[in-house]
Amino acid sequence: MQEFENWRPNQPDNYFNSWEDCVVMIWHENGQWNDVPCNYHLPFTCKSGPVMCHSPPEVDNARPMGSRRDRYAVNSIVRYQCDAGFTQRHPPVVRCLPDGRWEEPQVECIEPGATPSNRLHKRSIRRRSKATNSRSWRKLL
Ligand SMILES: [Ca+2]
Repeated sequence: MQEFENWRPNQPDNYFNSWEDCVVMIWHENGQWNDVPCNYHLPFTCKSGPVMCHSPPEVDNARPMGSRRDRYAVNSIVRYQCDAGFTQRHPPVVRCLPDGRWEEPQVECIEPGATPSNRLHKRSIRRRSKATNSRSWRKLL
């Protein structure tokens, strides 16, 4: 994760009744930051919403329980339910991480009659390569 801070000394201080949720750059002080209330009218404002997760990852033969949402707050938990007839293995929950990604789902929904060892082996290989892909994309971005 990217980490950069340029706060002015003793900032952020949440001075105005704890509602300083916006940031200004103080140009004549080398662009150092101060947290200020969000009702200031200043030019060149950038806005960013809080970090959120999008739709939870797809899991074969399972679906997330509850109503689907576009955005999930950090630390939200989504529980998967295996499709009818499939057997659940491993914990069925994923958590929205602070960087807006979901935990890699551990849950597996085993087909009725499938040989578990064989299938698990195949699945774990595929999952690893997927994870590698998404990591390298993050580097490019
Ligand atoms: Ca302040």
